[in-house]
Amino acid sequence: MADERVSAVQLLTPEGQRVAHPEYDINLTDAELRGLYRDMVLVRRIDTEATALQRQGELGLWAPCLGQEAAQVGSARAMAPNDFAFPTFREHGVTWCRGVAALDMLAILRGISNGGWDPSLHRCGPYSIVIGAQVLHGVGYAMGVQFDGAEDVAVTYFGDGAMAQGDVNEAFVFAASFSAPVVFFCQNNQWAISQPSDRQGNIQLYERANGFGFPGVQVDGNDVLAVLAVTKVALERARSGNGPTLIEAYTYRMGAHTTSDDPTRYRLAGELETWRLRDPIERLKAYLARQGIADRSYFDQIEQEGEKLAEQIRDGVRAMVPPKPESMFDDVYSEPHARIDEQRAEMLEYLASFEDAGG
Ligand SMILES: Cc1ncc(C[n+]2csc(CCOP(=O)(O)OP(=O)(O)O)c2C)c(N)n1
Ligand SMILES: [Mg+2]
Repeated sequence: MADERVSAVQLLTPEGQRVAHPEYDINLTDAELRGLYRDMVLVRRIDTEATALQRQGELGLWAPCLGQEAAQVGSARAMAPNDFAFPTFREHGVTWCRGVAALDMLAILRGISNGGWDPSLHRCGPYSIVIGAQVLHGVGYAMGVQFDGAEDVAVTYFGDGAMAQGDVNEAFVFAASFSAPVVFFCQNNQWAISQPSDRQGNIQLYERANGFGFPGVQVDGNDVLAVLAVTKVALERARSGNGPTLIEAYTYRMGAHTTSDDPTRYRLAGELETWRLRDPIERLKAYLARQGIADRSYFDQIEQEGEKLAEQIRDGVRAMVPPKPESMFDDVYSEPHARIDEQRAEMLEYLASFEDAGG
């Protein structure tokens, strides 16, 4: 890669050439390779559609994963069905791979659902907006797995900015102390809103794992094959009782931080152009085409599937029925609670005052 600070594991060059690595390899069937391509294209289509819907006023906010599809799909496809993912608000590729419906991802950002999906059904936690909180949840879950004597692994997702958060570092200490079956998956997308990741000090993020006493590895986060290979090794390590691994997926946030952000205020256009040449989807497409694993008609077919999915998302979002405002009080406590009852009644009275004014 162009940045000399980087020593990332790579199995596919930006031009789509397959390269060997002394420690990591992956052997996939043609159908599996096509599947990774399909995942990434559909995730990007969901992401661009959701971004457009926010612009049309249909969503309150959206955090695009544009450019991070390989990091998310590669790591999530490495997981076993019973493993458990703990995502941030940007992990639409992870939730997609865990079988979450696109509309459930959008429902949260339309403000009509508190969580979006059933975490135990999908083995995937809700989107965490509190930076780093889900990393503690993941380690706690992994310690629970250990107590149960099960073989599942927790994969916690977080960003380069979150690496500086207390919660994340505390989670590292607990995971190391208990040799918890967890994979720490850090997407270094170069930015924490407007703060560049190189402001974080003089060593690369994956090297911090040494200080906690577990291995750290840096992978080309725009190379879906390398991400899959590296995550599989980390999962196996955790599953066989050897504790956590920190994976730093070196990638790039090609879009804005969220739809509320304007990145042209703090970064140069040339940077985006450089990363466009490392696009995760284009490099796999080039490899599939060169190897004769997929052809034009396959790529067209996936594009059409994406258009159909986008149409379903548009129609589905507009048809969503908002819940009754008072339902926000329903799950605060598992049992009736006098203070909550009081607040519910107060809000209903307030809402009713508008009806009177209108009538
Ligand atoms: C505890 C906490 N502090 C601050 C914020 C505000 N905030 C939202 S996203 C973000 C930056 C996150 O950067 P990074 O971890 O690199 O993830 P990325 O957004 O790049 O995916 C911050 C500071 C928050 N949501 N939670
Ligand atoms: Mg970041």
